[in-house]
This record gives sequence, structure tokens and C-alpha cells, in this order.
Amino acid sequence: MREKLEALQAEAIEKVQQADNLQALQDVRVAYLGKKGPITEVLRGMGKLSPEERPVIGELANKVREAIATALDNKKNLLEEAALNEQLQKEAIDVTLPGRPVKTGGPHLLTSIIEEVEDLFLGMGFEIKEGPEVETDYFNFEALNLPQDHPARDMQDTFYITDHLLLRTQTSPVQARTMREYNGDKAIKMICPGIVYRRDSDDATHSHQFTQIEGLLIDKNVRMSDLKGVLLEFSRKLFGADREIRLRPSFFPFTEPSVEVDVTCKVCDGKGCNVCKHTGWIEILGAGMVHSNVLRMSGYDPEEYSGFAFGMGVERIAMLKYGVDDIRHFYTNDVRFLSQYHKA
Ligand code: 2U9
Repeated sequence: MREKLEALQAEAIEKVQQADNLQALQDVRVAYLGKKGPITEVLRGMGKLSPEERPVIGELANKVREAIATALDNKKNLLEEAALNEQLQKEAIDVTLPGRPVKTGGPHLLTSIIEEVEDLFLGMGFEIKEGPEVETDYFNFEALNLPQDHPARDMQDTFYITDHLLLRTQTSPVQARTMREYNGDKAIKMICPGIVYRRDSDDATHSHQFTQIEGLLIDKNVRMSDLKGVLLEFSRKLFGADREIRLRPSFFPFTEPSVEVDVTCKVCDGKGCNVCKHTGWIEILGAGMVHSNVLRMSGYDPEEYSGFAFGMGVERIAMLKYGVDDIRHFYTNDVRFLSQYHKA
């Protein structure tokens, strides 16, 4: 019996050494230490041994079982470690390789211009206000001195939703609402950026939807010279410190007097070129002193208060500043166009 157990131990350890994967090792464990294995069989047959032999053989059988179990555990650890090392090697990352470039987005050019203009006016003490894109006929037209029969109210020019609701054609209603809110007895310094809608046929310079920034300043003793000072500051910050502006007489129902504002052409420095149609000047916005009817209608006494207002198309400003030749580029979202204006 002793020889048999010793031979079993040697045989099992030999098989353990030969096992080259975890499954083969498990098979060895089942074969030698399992319920139907030879060691169990020896232990079961102990009853047939003499009382003197029984403890000796019992002790030996336990030692053999422990020796096989230890060999199995050691080999299992070795195989697991080898498998782990192999996996680590397979999944190793070469940290010296250059990374794959990540495509990053950035603000849309129109958003960047709006933010630039906002920063500039915040610096001059203006606040930024927003209002609804679906407006009432009253705030979009009536409060701005465009009475019932005014041609700008034509169905041909405006997207009407009902008889009294429409898509705003300008951001001016935001200012009319603010004047109401301030009750006619408080100074106002505001700009309002936002989208406006007009029934236009889209082409290189027209769009049925575009972006405006308007401004309004109301206080006591506001003059045309204040308007010119603010617009000169604005033009120089946006187009260059060496720019000049000029005001040409114009007409808007909501301002009197009204002006169109030109800035000296940056391409030819005012000498005349294709961009400025050989005039040396480029029109950038409209402006004027707030009409007394507009002041009165929104609760401000024109004897006490005066103000100026201005309005610009953001797409037009962007087109002039960056030489963009078609307004539709702003809306078709071609990254080849848009990415040119992402700051690094
Ligand atoms: C109130 C009073 C006056 C806003 C003004 C303009 C002149 C103007 C155009 C520029 C190009 C519109 O986008 S555009 O087509 N705007 O020329 N806008 S003054 O005047 C106001 C606004 C609100 C209460």
C-alpha cells in the first residue's frame, strides 16, 4: 500500500508538471483527488487494513493528498501568472506613439461676432436684453411708429401667424418692451441680439431669416454727438483702431433724424477699391435719434427724455469683416467654411 501511494504521488506530480493550461490542471485534480480518484479509493479501503497499519497508511495517504494538492496549487498560480503576463503584453500600449487628433468644434462665426459686440457694449455700460421671436403686431410695428397702413406691414414682407401675431421683422420690439418695463422714468442703455424674419427670396445677400443687433440709449440730454461717439468706438473696436465713420441722412419710421453709417474701407484704406465700389466707404448700420412718437407711445416724455438707437445685420458685419461673399454660407453648416473661423 505504501509503495502504491508513493507511486501515485510521483505519477500525479509528473502529470501536474506536464499540464500546460488551467483546464489540463483541473483534469489532473479531478483524476487524482476527485471522489472517484485513487487516493479516495485507498482511504475507503482502510477498513480492510490491520489496526497497526491503519494509522500509518492513513497518515501517508493524507500526506500524499496534501503533496498533490500543493503541487496543483503551485502550478495553478504559475499558469495564472503566465496567462496574466501574456494578456498584459498583448494589451500593452505604446505611450510613445503620437495620439490620434481629436476634432474639436467651436463657436459659429455669427456667435463669435455677437459675443464680440456684446463684450464691447458691456464695456461701455450697456446691458443685454432678449425678447420673443413670435411678437405681437403692436410691439413689432405700432409701438415703433409704423401705423396700420404702413407699407412695411405688408403681408408680402412679414410672416404673419394670425392677424395680430407674427415672426418679428426686427429686434426693436425688445426695446419697446424694455421702455414699457422701465415705466418712462428710468434711463436705458441696452443692446438686443437676436434672429429676425422677413419674407424675402434667399440669394447671396438676402435671407428670410437673419441675425440683428440693435441698441438703444435713452436718458436726459442725449444728443446726436453721443450716438456718433458710441458708433465710432464700436466701429474702431470691430474693424480697426484707424477707422473713420461718416453719417449720411436716411429715413426710418422709428428715428428722426435717421442716418446710415459708413466706415472707411479696410481693404483700400479709404482710397477706393472693388470691395467699397470705389467710394472708400462701406455701409455698416442704420441709426438715429428715437422718434418722439416712439418715446411717447412707450411712456417716455420727449420733453424730458431723448435717445438714440441703431441696428445692424450681424451676417453683413461678418461678411464685411471676413470677406464672405454669400450669406447662405452661414446657414448651410459646411465645416470647411465654419472651421476657418475657429480660434486656435
Ligand atoms: C426703438 C426705437 C428705435 C432701431 C434702428 C436701424 C436704425 C436700422 C437696419 C440695419 C440693417 C435693420 O438689419 S437691418 O436690415 N436697422 O437701420 N434700426 S435705428 O431703432 C429703434 C429701435 C427700437 C424703440
